[in-house]
Amino acid sequence: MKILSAIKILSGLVILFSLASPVFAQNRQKIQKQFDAWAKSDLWPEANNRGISAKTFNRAIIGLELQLKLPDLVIPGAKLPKKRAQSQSEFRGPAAYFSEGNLKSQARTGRVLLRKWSKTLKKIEKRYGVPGGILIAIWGRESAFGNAKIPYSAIQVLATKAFMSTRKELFREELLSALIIVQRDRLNGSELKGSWAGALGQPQFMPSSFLKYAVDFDGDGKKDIWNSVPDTLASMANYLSQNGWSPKRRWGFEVRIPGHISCAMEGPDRARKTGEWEKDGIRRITGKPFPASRTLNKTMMLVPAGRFGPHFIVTDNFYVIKKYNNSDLYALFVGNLADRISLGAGPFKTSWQKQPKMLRSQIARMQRKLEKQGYDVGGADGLPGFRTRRSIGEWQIGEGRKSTCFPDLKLIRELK
Ligand SMILES: [Ca+2]
Repeated sequence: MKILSAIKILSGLVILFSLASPVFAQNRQKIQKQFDAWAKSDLWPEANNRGISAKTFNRAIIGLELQLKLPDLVIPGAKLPKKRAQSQSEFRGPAAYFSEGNLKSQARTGRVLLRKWSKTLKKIEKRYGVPGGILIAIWGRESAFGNAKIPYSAIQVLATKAFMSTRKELFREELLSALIIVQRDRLNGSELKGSWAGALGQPQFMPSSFLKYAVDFDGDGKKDIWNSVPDTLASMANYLSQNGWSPKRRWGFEVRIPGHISCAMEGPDRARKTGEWEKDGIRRITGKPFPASRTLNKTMMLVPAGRFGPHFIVTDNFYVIKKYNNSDLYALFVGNLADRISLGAGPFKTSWQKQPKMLRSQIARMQRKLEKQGYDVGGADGLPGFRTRRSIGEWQIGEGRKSTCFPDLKLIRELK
């Protein structure tokens, strides 16, 4: 799921284009022939082993027309392209992610839907322990509350990617799962609609997640995450519940971290009790106390923009949201949107400071430099995840500086 979530976060944003499409167009017939041969000799034996019938397979795969306009395709048999240089790709900071206009409008729609589906949501919370606000927020984020167009045939997308993409193995697994769905749920292959990455329906589940988590909540006998709102919301709740959601627990709190406390104490592997954070002087930004609950024995510091933005103390539930989509900003967005929908909350009290433009290649270079000095940056990928942020903080402290726990142009110059 983890690798796919990176695709998922982009699925709503990416404009489809294909660099190599003229090449594919010239070779369409040849590629199509190769696909048919591959489907029969390579894919079919494995599908058959997994219990997929010849009838299902032939109907869904044989004669299938490839979708050659997808990104990340390679000519079959050709060498994988070298990883595209990231030198020109800009690092988009948190400020861009939290558009206030977008959040406000989603919260407005979300509150209407929370009322409209309140009976269903109560039943869902009773069964799975996940509150309505969180579900409505994820629904909004994944498919604009079911309004986003989900235009592709998932089988067509997944078959194309399993045959000729840069990550064939991953998509092959998902294709086999999709065929099991078609067979088991008696859906016609063409009805299995997904995104350009093969994520299905309103919750944007990859097929393997559909098999694990989709439920029929309205009782019509179908797990219909395309058309049924109760099935959609309950399937998301089941996903979160099975991934460890704790009922009656917030996702987290915006806090103020005093200057003398190091921002390098963040991370899911550095949990403490809320009482310990409080002892150090960390307070909720509202001035209210943390809920006095034994469930808050394990809370984590989170500073997605280091000292250049709001600070948080989060619970395990924050990391359960991240299992839906592996990004701190995604989980924060969902948490804040849920609070706006069900608690009448507004934007974070501390704003995200806009930073001068940084390139991912510059950040990656800084990460490699830190790695050379023995710091764990979680991989030099040009993205400042929590391991990179706290390594920056620790490096700064080691140099006798004030820790900011976030890259900036000056730091990039100094860590060349
Ligand atoms: Ca149903």
